[in-house]
Amino acid sequence: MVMEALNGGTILRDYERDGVALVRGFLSPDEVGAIRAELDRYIREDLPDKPLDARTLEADEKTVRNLWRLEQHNEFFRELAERADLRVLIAPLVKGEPVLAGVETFNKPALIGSGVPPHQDNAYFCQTPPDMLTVWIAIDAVTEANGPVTYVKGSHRLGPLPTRPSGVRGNSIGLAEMPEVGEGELLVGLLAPGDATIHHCDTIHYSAPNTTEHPRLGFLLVFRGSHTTTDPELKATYSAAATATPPA
Ligand SMILES: O=C(O)CCC(=O)C(=O)O
Repeated sequence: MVMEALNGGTILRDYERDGVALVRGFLSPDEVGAIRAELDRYIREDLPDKPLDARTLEADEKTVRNLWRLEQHNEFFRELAERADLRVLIAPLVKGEPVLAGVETFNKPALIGSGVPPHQDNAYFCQTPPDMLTVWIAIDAVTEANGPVTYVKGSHRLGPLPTRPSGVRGNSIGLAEMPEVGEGELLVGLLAPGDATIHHCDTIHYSAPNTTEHPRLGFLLVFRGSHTTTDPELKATYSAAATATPPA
């Protein structure tokens, strides 16, 4: 990781102000290559023997939409997520000692990659206080055309908004209503491989389907502060939605 070269002060400022920070060159080309190779190997060799909640498939019932719980299923990814330099960067953002909560992918494969409805992650994570975030790392180039993640800047300050089950496999709970937002309030995550965004768990975000011939693989690391706990009310709402469209 080239994280020593990153400006932690700028990242913290952008994250606190906008609920999302854009970080160019978060990983080196070699690191991106190693992650891609291990994901390919894992899908080919290990995934068939993992429980069903280790992945969500696209509508063709065979192409991977998401990998879940990689920190439980794969040592390479667990060790990567637990690196000391990463924890130093994350600690001020989660306002405490970082705890790894998940390692995941959003593969958005070429031509059939499905969309992600507008949502706040804390509708899934259910943590209080909401000191939880996601590092979204581009493994493929993310362009306007292949379904970039779009974030509503400042929406982390709105707190938890009303939700409804979305019926989308892999993203079972969405916003009941998308608030009116101007284009200037959006950050579109157009990324080169190795670039990343870091978003707060109350920041509204979404992505369109991928109808291009270019896959858009995102590799995600999720952290919370060790002081957060599960909010029973948020959890009950989430469980009802996840039961309708398992596994998430
Ligand atoms: O990768 C995507 O399209 C959506 C990602 C997402 O929902 C997230 O990072 O929480």
